[in-house]
Amino acid sequence: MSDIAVIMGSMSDWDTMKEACDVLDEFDISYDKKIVSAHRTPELMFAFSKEAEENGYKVIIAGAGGAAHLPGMVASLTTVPVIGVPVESKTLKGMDSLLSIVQMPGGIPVATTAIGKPGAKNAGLLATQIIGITDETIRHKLHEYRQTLRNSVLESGEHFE
Ligand code: RP5
Repeated sequence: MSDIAVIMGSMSDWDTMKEACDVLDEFDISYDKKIVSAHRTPELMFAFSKEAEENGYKVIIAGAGGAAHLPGMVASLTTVPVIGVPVESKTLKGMDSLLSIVQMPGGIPVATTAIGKPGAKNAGLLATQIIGITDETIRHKLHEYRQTLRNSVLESGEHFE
């Protein structure tokens, strides 16, 4: 049983969504990754979402681009928390994806990240933080991660003046 599901609407989203998986690998968090399209495989999306809780997922990371209804539709079918990643689209640079995901009407939340790779990375980190609520080892690693970030800024500033 994996803690997290990372789903995306198309194989073309993988280049972006890999960033989330890289974070989960770094923190040794188990995950499953799947292509689930809201409009091309709606039955699969329905089955995946309805089974998410009994499959033991604690968080679902869902990436999609364009008319990106996948995260919201999945969130409507489960109470497992959903983090939506707006994948950058070619025509509208991901603004379409962002607005499709972020503007959920009150009642069905989707935690929406930034567009593209930074958003996918942060989705991985946010999911890690959620898992860390009940996992001291993960929390410890998160503190170390933040310290590394602090150090990199301080070290880059050392030779600046
Ligand atoms: C969405 O349509 C996917 O999430 C993807 O971002 C976008 C384009 O899909 P492809 O045409 O590349 O399969 O469903």
